[in-house]
Amino acid sequence: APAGSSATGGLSNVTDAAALTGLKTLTQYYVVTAFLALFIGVMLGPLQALNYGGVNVYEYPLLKALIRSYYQGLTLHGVLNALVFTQFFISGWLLYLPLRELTQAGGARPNLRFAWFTYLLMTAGLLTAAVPLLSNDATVLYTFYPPLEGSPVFYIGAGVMVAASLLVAGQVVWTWLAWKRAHPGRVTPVVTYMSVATWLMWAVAALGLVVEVVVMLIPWSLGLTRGVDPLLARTLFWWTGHPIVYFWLLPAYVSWYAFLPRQAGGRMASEGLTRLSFAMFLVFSVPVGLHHQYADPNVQSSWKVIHMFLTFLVAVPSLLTAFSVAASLEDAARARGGRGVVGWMRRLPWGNASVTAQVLAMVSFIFGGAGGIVNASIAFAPVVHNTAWIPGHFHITVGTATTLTFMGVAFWLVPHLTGKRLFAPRAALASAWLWFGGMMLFALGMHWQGLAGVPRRAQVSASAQQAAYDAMNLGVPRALTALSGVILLVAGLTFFTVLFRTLLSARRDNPEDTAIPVSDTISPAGASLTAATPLVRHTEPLLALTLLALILVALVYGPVIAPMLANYQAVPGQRLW
Ligand code: HAS
Ligand code: HEM
Ligand code: CU
Repeated sequence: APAGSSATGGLSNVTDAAALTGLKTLTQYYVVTAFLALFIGVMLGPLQALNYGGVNVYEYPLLKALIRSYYQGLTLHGVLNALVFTQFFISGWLLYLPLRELTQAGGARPNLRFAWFTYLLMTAGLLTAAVPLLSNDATVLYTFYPPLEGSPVFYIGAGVMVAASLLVAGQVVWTWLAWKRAHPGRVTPVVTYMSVATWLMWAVAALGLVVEVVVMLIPWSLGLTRGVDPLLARTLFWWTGHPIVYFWLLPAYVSWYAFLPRQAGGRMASEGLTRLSFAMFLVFSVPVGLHHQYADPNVQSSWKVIHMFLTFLVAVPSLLTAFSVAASLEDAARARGGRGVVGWMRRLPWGNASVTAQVLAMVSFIFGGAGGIVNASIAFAPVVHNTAWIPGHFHITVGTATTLTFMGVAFWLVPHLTGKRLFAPRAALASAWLWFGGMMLFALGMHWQGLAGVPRRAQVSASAQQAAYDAMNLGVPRALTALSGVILLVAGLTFFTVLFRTLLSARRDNPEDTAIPVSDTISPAGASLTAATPLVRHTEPLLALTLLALILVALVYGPVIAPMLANYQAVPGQRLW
């Protein structure tokens, strides 16, 4: 039976049950904060899509009263969607799941005070950073590359947010280690395994950004140093900036591996393979950042090529995932009477909004992933770098694979956390299709414009640019992009109506509406390490794998960063807005 389906989550121990109820409330705070950020972020997106359709709405007085410029809007859009929404959702999701699983397995209990402290710290960081963002004092885009110089308040707020996420990581790892001590020789339960691996990866990944913000950007924006070295700052940024995309992706994979199969009526394919894929992400996610810097001068080409090959390597666990989750969906569809080589797909529960959203998110990721391989190829990169192709790529990765999965998860998670029933399931289903359709059109329009040479981060619809943009004769992709913005606006409004009406409805506490869909496994790992397969045994020591990741990062970043330190260029800041 799915654990967690009764009020006590199947626990006999009253204290544990109370701790889990408290944890549910906290998780609700994380999730709701996340979606509030996404709501504002998503409302700005269609304006940008109109820009890439040649329609300039930024001169309308009403809009001018709210945002000062295209770039202030774009900064808010990138920060709220890609940084705030993701981080809050993931901190709730990957805190709740492992702590719940470990508490139910016995021998570990969440420290709720610490967990609340972390949430409040993260929210304080967010509110701090929001002040300069809203007052147009930090219009530096979500990558905040120097020498663009924002208010120090922005860097401090962002730094506090990241620090808070590391505390979540610490709490999960700590609780896992306590559980390990209480159960020597036991295999870590699989959802906890995936969560701990993700958090440890994030801890290694975050080092670059922490150093950039604490050592370089904060002192500089406070006027304590003369300038900063843009190349070194970018290198530290992408140390974190590439793996952050796996910090956004892996929580979606947790759902695809562990919950979606049961929701669809099937089973996880192989626990060993699931672990292997997460172990590979832990080791190979970070040492690849130079694939964002192929165009940067003063970095040796040989290191760029090494990072390229490592990028291809880190695509392997995603390919493993593609086959695993396809197998579990096929298992589900055949159990429901599906037949044929591809005909089985029709038997997936397409009437279920949560399943449909996630399967569509996966489909978008086939294209998003393929585009990523193109970006990473040093021979193709100059064609697509800094063009509209790139936003095309990442709206079907973070904007759909991640976001649509989290939306689909919210369709069962919010009822699970609140005891409320999903409002208007058919509208929820419609929002998933609209989001998917809108984003696929958006991606088509933007990839196409990018290949034609339209730059990203450009107000191409502004009067000064308009003539050159018109002369490119891109009527079709421009129309597709503008149309996609309208579809996405409808998708977003539908989704948020469902979400907010669900949250505002009365509690029903019907356990059948609110169970966690934990999947069975076709080939499980078993409980005992000594009886487990070599694959399970070798992927279990996550701390040793983290050490391996650190060594690899030192090897491929040391020789890149050392010359930058030796030849530090202090460049003064600029405000271009
Ligand atoms: Fe990327 C730029 C390369 C994955 C996000 N990426 C970005 C930026 C973002 C982003 C936000 O090498 C812009 C940064 C900026 O502002 O400058 N990316 C890759 C590669 C991968 C990749 C090689 N990206 C992601 C993910 C993201 C993300 C994931 C967010 C969540 N990306 C790049 C590069 C750049 C870049 C360059 C810099 C470009 C430039 O020039 O500036 C790989 O990890 C992708 C591997 C994925 C696959 C796909 C596996 C498919 C699966 C689905 C299976 C579906 C099924 C459905 C089974 C190989 C798992 C079955 C369906 C039924 C109906 C049954
Ligand atoms: C940038 C549209 C949702 C993350 C952009 C751009 C457009 C756009 C046109 C490119 C702007 C430029 O390069 O000048 C939309 C629309 C959305 C949407 C229509 C849906 C309503 C999302 C979501 C996410 C996201 C859900 C992430 C969770 C980003 C990021 C940027 C961006 C990180 C880059 C900002 C930068 O270059 O600094 N969006 N977006 N967007 N979007 Fe979206
Ligand atoms: Cu990357």
